[in-house]
Amino acid sequence: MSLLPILETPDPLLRRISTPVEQVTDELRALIDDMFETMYAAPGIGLAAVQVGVPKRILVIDLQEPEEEEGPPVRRPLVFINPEILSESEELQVYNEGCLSLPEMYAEVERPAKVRARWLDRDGALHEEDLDGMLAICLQHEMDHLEGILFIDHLSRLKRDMILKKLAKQKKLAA
Ligand code: GNR
Ligand code: NI
Repeated sequence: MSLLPILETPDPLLRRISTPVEQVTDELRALIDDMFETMYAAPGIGLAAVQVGVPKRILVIDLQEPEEEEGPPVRRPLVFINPEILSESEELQVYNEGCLSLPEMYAEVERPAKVRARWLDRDGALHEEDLDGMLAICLQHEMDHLEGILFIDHLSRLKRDMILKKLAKQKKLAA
């Protein structure tokens, strides 16, 4: 297993459209393991393969929500290969989103509250389920990455430019 570097805006690879996975191989499963390791270390609740420089339609998600008030979060690793949204609710939900490719930037994004999705898991088995809550938010955020879309693209130009300016300033300070 290895930690992979996470690409950050304005890396042009983040704007690439990811290509479908033709066959779920051991090589892909090794990439998926590295994606989980990278996501947990970040820490984050989701990661698209393109964020680690591999423009294939692969996502990993683990909401890491605590089961009870006490104790460590229970790990529920989910793998989505070639995910598709079959339908979405008219009802929307707003969440203050962040992204590992735009570190420390947050903004409220409105998305369908519920989606019906279809995907392959790490064994190549087909799933079709209705998803809501944080899982629906995270899946839609990750699926945007597959199209080269970032959460800031859902904002007004003013808000997007404010975030990009802040990021550039942050990078300059770090350099
Ligand atoms: O870790 C993450 N948190 C998050 C919070 C709200 C909405 C979406 C996300 S996904 C993000 C990790 C990431 O950038 N995935 O692409
Ligand atoms: Ni993201």
